[in-house]
Amino acid sequence: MARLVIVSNRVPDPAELAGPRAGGLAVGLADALTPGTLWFGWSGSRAKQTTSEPVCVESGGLTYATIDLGDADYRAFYLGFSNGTLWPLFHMMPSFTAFDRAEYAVYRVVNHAFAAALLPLLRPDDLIWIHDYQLLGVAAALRAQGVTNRIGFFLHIPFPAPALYEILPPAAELLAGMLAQDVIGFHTERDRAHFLGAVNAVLGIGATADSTITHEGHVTQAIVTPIGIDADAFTAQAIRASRRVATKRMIDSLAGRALMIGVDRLDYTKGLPARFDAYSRFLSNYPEHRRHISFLQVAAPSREEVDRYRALREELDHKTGAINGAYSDFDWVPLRYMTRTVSRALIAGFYRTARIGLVTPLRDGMNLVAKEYVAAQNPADPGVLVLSRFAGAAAGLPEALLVNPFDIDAVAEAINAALVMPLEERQSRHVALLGRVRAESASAYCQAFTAALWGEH
Ligand code: ADQ
Repeated sequence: MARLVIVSNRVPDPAELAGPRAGGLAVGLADALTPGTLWFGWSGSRAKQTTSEPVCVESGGLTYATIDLGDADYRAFYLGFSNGTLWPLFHMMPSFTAFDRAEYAVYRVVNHAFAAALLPLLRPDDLIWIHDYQLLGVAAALRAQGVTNRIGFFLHIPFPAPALYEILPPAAELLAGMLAQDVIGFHTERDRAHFLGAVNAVLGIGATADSTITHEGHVTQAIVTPIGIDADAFTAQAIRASRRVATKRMIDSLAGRALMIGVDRLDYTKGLPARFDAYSRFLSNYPEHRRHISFLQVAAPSREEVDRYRALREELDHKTGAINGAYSDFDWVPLRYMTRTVSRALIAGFYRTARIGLVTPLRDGMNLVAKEYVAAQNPADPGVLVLSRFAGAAAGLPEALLVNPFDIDAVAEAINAALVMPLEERQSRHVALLGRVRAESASAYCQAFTAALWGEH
């Protein structure tokens, strides 16, 4: 069988993969990480210059091959064009989007450096699977070096509406580069439609009824393969976690109050300021629930070198103070806000305890927290998922309470609806949601994508 080569911006440390903090891409790709697989990308370390010779480590039958990023490349490629331009624009937040021609030039150079470092490791029948917005140009760079292998690409973040995508000065070049791939995968139909619309608007190429595009004689297929989790493993983790001393301490501290939980990276796309405003509106509009609810927001710091992220942190500190100042009592604090990473193993127990999972990103590729919350529930007494319509997860979870996160009053109403929802309705929604989370799983994602990469779609 052909070898699978995974290419992603960050390659996880093999030691972390076995530990309780394992999350992100490694969880979604678990089924694809079979012995023999090669995983290539950035080590997460920085050097004076971007290194060209990958360091290879064997672990658990896999080979991890990594390069280090030079300091200047880290700033221009990673913080700059990837996270200052593509990230906000693809999340359809144009006013947060900056463009700097010099940073884009470095993005191109680093994408070529990834391709050049990977090239000597490739075998003729390898299947290459590239991940995410930092690496839009790697396939074209590999093709320029004569690579004819099947290459697939998966976009973990949304693809913006064509009218927004066109804002990007190198819109045409990036799309043409993406079309060097044989398969391009998205989480939702909406993302695929946006992509096909952009190809049409920017390059003037129409797609066939089965979403294939022919560009300079090369055929690319656009597919929809939503990422998921291993629901049964997560349920088991939640049950184990609920017996831990830390979870018991948390339950004791609630003193019988309902827990509402939010778990996110501290990122402006996750809609935390609006979420805090909605909670404040809820406390104001539904005084009967005051003292009977406790909202725990866990927010893992992220990209702290970027000004906008620092500003977000300050804004949330301020809002937390305002909410707790206005509503706290000497024996009740309405909002518990933690800015640190908590292990998935512990969070699973918190999800299981929580009567409401509040997942309200302004825009999100998928959002795995929504799926984890569903999998963690006790079917006999399940909590309610309040979910943003603009998370990719909403397309596959229609039995959640779907909200527009920009509508503060609507989110406040949904919190109230979740709190007063009768047990039978919670159970029937949960049965349906769990069925969907189990079906749209991590392994279904890997199988569907690799089948398409094999040419079996
Ligand atoms: P992310 O934006 O990182 O990923 P998400 O899918 O919500 O977002 O979370 C990934 C993992 O991180 C989950 O397993 C979650 O439990 C964990 N996590 C998040 N916040 C945490 C915290 N504060 N403490 C501990 N763990 C935390 C990108 C896209 C998403 C897409 C994924 C996968 O932005 O839309 O779902 O890739 O494709």
